[in-house]
Amino acid sequence: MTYYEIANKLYATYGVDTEAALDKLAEIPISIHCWQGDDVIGFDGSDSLSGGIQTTGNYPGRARTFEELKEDIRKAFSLIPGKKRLNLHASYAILGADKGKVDRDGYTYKHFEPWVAFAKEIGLDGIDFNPTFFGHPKMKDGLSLSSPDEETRKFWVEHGKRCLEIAAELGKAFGKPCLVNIWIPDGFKDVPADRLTPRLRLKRSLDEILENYDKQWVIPAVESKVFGIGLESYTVGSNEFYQNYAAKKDICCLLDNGHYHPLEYVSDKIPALLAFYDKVALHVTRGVRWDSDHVVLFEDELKEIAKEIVRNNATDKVLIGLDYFDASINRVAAWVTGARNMQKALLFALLQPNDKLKALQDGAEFTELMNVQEELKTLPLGAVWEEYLSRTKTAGADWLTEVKKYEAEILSKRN
Ligand code: RNT
Ligand code: ZN
Repeated sequence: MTYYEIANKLYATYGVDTEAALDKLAEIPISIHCWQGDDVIGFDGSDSLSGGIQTTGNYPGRARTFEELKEDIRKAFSLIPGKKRLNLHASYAILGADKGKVDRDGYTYKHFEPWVAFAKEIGLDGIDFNPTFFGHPKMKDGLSLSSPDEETRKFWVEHGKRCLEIAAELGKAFGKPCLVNIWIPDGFKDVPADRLTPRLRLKRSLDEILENYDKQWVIPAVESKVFGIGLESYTVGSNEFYQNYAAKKDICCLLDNGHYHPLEYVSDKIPALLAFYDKVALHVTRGVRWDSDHVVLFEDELKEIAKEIVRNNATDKVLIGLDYFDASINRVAAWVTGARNMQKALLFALLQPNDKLKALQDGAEFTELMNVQEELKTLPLGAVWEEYLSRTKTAGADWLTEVKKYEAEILSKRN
C-alpha cells in the first residue's frame, strides 16, 4: 500500500473520504496578491510604501517592471496547485504612453488589458481588483476618501469609480465576478478632536463611488482596520463603521486577519457574518505582534479559518484572498509558502468528519468531541497533500529547489 492508500484507510475510520476532499480542494479558488513580488510599490510612479503599512527587508530580486513581475508570478504560480486568481491593485496599471498624463482618476480598462492577457495565458480563473488609496501625492495629510479637502476627496472618489468600471470589464473578461476591495489608510496618529465627521465624509464618498456599478460582474467590499503605523489612535474605516455600511448597502465585508485586536479571531467572525451576508471576503495574512503581514504559515488560526469555510459549506461564499508582503526572504518562495499553506489548511478542514463533530456538539458530548478533534490532528494529512500535488502535477516538498535555481538564474541578476 502507498502512503496515500494508508491515509485513505485511516481517514475512512473516521468516516472521512479523502477522494471527495481532494476533488473539492481542486475547486476552491485562491486569489493571490500581485504585491508580494515588488513590496507593494506598483508601476504608477511611487517608489516607497505609505498608508501605515510597511514591507521590511531588502532581499535581492524585487520585481521592478511588469515583465519582471510577470516572470516571478509565472514561476510562483507554477508551484501552487489548484484554481488561482490574481489580485491586482490599481497602482499596477500598465500606463504606456499615458504615463505622466493620466492619473488614478483616469485609469481605464485598457491599462489592465495586458494583465488580462497574461492571466489568461497562465490559465487563471480571474482577476480581483483594488483601488489604491496610498502611495500617491494626492493623499492629503494621509487622508483620501475622508479628507476635509473637497478636491482631494473628489479625486479619490473618481479613482474609486474608475476602479469599479475597470472591474466590470475584468469580470466580463473571465466570465466570473471581480471582487473590488476598498481599503483606505485614513486615520490619525494621536487622539482626534472629531471622530464622527471623517466617517461621515467616508460614508458620503463611498455612496458616491457605489452610486452606479455593474452588479453582475462586480462584488464591492470594504476592509476595516484597527490601526496602522503612524495611525495608532484612530482609523476612519473601523470595523463597526464598515460592517454597518456593508449591511445597509448590501455589499461585502472583507476581513483581514491582521486588522483586529490580537485576541479577536477572524475564524469566529466568518460564521457571524455568514448569518447575514451571502458573501464574505478574506485577506489571509499573519500578524506577528502587529499587522506585520508575515508569510502565511500552517498555524492554528489558519486551520480554524479554513474549518469555518468548509464546515459551513461556504466555499462559494467566502472569497479567499492572500495579503502579506515579506521582503526579507525570497519573494517567490514567500508566495508559494503562503498559498500552499492556505490550501493545506483547506485540505485539513476538508478531512474533518464535520457532521459527526457537529452531532457530538449538539449531543453535548464534549469529552468525545475534544478527544476526536485531538486525534484528527495527527492523522497523515501530509500523505493526502502529497497525493494532491502529484495529481495536479505540482512540485512536492522539494519545490524550493526550483525557486533556488530561479534565484540563481534570474533574481540574483537584478540589481
Ligand atoms: C492594509 C490592508 C490592505 C493592503 C493591500 C495592499 O493593512 O491589509 O489590504 O495590505 O491592499
Ligand atoms: Zn488586507
